[in-house]
Amino acid sequence: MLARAQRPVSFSGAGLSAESGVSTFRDAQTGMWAKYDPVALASPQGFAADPAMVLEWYAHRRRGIAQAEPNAGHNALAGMDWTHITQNVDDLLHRAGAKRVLQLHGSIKIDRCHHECGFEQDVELANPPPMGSCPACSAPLRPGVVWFGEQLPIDIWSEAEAACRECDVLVVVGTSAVVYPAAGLITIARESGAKVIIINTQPSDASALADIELFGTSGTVLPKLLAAKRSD
Ligand code: BJW
Repeated sequence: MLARAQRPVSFSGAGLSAESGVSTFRDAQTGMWAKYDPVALASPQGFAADPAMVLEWYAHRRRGIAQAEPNAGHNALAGMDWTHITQNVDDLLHRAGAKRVLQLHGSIKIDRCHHECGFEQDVELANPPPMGSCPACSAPLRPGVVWFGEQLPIDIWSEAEAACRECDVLVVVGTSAVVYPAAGLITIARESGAKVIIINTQPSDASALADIELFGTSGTVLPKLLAAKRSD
């Protein structure tokens, strides 16, 4: 199926970066939400209530991502000249060499103005900045990620939606597929005629949409699966 595909696209979630040591969100025991309250840390309400705590959590994650390396799954995907849609805010697909990466939930590598005046700046992941304010409008600066209740970046969303309407195979990797509107891309691709291949260590909310579901880690399954594509 993949060898015949003309316009394959990937759609990934936290499971893709798990083997690099970056925690997922919802895995029992190891997922971040097993230890932390998602609404307290990843919502505008949580940021308003305790900005220092939220920024400390992001500083901790930023330092972890700085130390992480792309794994075999990132490398296998990056070797494909596809559009790679990801919910991940880390930069591991970029560091693996992927050219077209659409980050639906933003990037942890930037800070931006919380009042959306348009100001944003790169941050050094290994040395995260302390709490700061926007030099343009004095509003608080915050990580350039999408929190619960916030809209996804409209241009990235439009590109991702178009890619899913036009693809003939969607390779879905390491996502629980519970967060919307991102998870809805799988339905969009399927309803537009694409075949759906899912790679996950366990069933997910997207299982019912799969034409093929491969159980295993992305770091082991992707290199084998995509070797077939590379040699076609
Ligand atoms: C492996 C593996 C290995 C492990 N190999 N696999 C419709 C229905 C219901 C609710 C909603 C809806 N529409 C909107 C909502 C509300 C909400 C939502 O979806 N809530 C649900 C949780 C119920 N959505 C929103 O709020 C979104 N905004 C929005 O809709 O705005 C509307 C609006 C309209 C008009 C005006 C204003 C607003 C925004 C969602 C933002 C999500 N943000 C987060 C945090 C990002 C920042 C940060 O990182 O700090 O994004 S939450 C978190 O979940 C993160 C992820 O990108 C996202 C998805 O998680 P993911 O990647 O799937 O990870 P996990 O942990 O869930 O799953 C990992 C998977 O990997 C598992 O399946 C494992 O088995 C697997 N795995 N190791 C392969 N080695």
